Amino acid sequence: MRMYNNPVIGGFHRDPSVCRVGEDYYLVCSSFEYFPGVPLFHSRDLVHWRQVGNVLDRPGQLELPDGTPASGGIYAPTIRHHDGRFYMITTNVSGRGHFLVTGERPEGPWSDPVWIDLPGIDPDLAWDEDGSCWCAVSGVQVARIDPASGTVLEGPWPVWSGTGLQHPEAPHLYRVGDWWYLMLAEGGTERGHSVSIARARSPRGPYEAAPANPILSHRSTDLPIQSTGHADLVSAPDGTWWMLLLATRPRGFFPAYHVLGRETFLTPVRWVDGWPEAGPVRERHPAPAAWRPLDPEPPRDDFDGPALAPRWISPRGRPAGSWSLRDRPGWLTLTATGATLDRPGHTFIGRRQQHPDCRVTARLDPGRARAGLSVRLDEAHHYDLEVGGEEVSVIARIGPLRQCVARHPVAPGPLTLAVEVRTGDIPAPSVTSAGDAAGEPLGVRPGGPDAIAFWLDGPEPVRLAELDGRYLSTEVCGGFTGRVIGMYVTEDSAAFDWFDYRPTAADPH
Ligand code: 6LW
Repeated sequence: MRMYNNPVIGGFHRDPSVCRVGEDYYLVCSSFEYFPGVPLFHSRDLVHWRQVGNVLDRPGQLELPDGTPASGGIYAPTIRHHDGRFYMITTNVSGRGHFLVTGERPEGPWSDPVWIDLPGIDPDLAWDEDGSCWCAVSGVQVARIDPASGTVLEGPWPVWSGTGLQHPEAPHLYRVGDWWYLMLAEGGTERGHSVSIARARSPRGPYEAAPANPILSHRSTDLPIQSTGHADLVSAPDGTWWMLLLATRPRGFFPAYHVLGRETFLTPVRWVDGWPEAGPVRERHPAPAAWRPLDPEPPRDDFDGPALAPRWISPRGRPAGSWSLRDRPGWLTLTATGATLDRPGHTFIGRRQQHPDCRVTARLDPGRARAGLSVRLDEAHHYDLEVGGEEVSVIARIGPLRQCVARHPVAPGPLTLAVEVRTGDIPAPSVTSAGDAAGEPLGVRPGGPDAIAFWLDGPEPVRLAELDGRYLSTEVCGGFTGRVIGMYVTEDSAAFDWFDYRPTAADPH
């Protein structure tokens, strides 16, 4: 029996929403303060996904001023297809609230925003047989809207608030047979996260709750996958039903830490007496009938194309003049827009860390700049491998603390930097250990999720430092994103010849 591995989209791809058009599936996720926003994926089997673009790829669609807080910006999206058009609705919580954009092709172009004056977050769209368009938002409240103008025609009304757990959110309406099903997340996005469902004869209600709610939860379990929730349902061409949802893969001991953010998982759905049920979500499941693997993406980006690949993201924007693929063909030239990674407004282009064990190498010509690689969660939590002033250094920023933990002289000219994240051989904390006082001030302590090592690569690699990954975890940093590893410059201009990201352990997905 063919099996698939979870997550189906690793790294911080939170709040997944999916729709199917014929045999093609399209999926979007939250993107918060990162630009471009709302990554869009395509699959033909729900297991193998390829990012084909970003729905919000121009400032007119996505205003993220420097004041946008980490994990602000774009919260949960919903993608739907109706009458030959794609619709994506979401919320800019640091801007004007709910808006939708439409497009004939998922790859774009997508329209300018149509703003919708409704409360809450996590907007959803569904259409009735008579063409009425319904919008559900957290709470859950439902309204009838005109999607062309954004006008609220009826409502909003509160229709169902789940089974009484906190934070009823992530609503999705589905027309199945004679019923309208309303599925939501409740319990909060941490370990209590749950999926519940109710149904009614009309989107307006009244809704009756499923007898088996929550239909999915990992709360109070020691399953390796946790925080399961914020789900969307989709039917396959063969009539089977599937659920895409967010979850985490915590590692370490007391507490466990998750560093990749909320990732996208897939789990089968079974209908029991007219109600969908799902879970528990496993690391491996029997696969859907369709099996359409994709060619693996090349691990190395040589920056020799006409545009940046859609995986590359930047906090709050990517001002013209801060980057170029033309100044030095075959190189990505970055120009400083801010003098520090510790405040918004700096030049950074990175990609999500998608695997627990991975290695990044990048070829940098620093010139007279101050530039390098950074593993970041936000401006207050990042580890940097920085070249400047004929030396390479490793800098740790953890909350209010900033420390240079290693320095090494380098000759002028291009060099290769390396960052390696490993989860292996990090011992569990022992109550009798003398702690790690004997270790380096920021050395790897027992019980963490992983270790992040920094190298000057080359014929004789120089290992500069290895830092504890727990301080770049959501448990320490808070927020809704996950690690992003990327290139930056904080003085002058520097050029990157290539950037190589590859998993280094059997994290088979
Ligand atoms: C999302 C909401 C949530 O809109 O977090 O914890 C928000 N729950 O469903 C950002 O992911």
